Amino acid sequence: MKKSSRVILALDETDREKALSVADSVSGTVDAIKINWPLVLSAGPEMITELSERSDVICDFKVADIPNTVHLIVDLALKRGASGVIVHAFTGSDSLSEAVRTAEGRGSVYAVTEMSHPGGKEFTAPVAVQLAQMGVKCGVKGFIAPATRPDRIAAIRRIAGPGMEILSPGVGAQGGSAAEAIKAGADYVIVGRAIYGAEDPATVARAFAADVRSAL
Ligand code: NUP
Repeated sequence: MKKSSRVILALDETDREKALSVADSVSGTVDAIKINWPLVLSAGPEMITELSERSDVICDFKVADIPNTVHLIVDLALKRGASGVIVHAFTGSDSLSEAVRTAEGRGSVYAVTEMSHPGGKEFTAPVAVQLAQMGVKCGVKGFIAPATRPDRIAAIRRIAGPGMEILSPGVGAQGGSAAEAIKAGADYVIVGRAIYGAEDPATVARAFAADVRSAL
């Protein structure tokens, strides 16, 4: 994945044509497009392949399963054209290691540590540092850490060191700031509704890119 604007579009638009139109209008600005269940369930897994012709695609499937099922999901997502897959870390080191093994030489695995919504503080926050420590051992490419709580990005960065990537959702609609997330140690910010729900997604995407630049 390139590291230019450091903005990743979370394309949770469920109308296929609108999703493709947003992807076309922002693909020159964003570094990757993150696709999640809403678009896959409405428009089909072919969307992974279609979007991969425009941009790097990260499948945010938050895979949380036994190693064999993790292997099957990660393998199929990569075969469809994804260059990264997001998995949950809480399932344990065998599942996480299986994701990494499956993606080796083919794509990147990002592990969720602490989730960005308020409920993320209830169960994920207390174990986020341990999850990140396990992720380092398992060889994941990076972590998903919340822009809504920049101090928690900093906590994960201390575990990840300078070599791993931190992707940070929660910017825009959930109240987080792109500049603050970058200052706290995120490599990329993930922005969904604030971009794809805007009247002019390209202009808004460029504004987030400018906000990121202001923090570098
Ligand atoms: O902790 C997380 N928070 C989060 O919002 C982990 C995620 N993967 N996400 C995803 O990022 C969420 O599912 C959605 O696809 C995107 C944020 O979208 P928005 O709040 O910017 O619209």
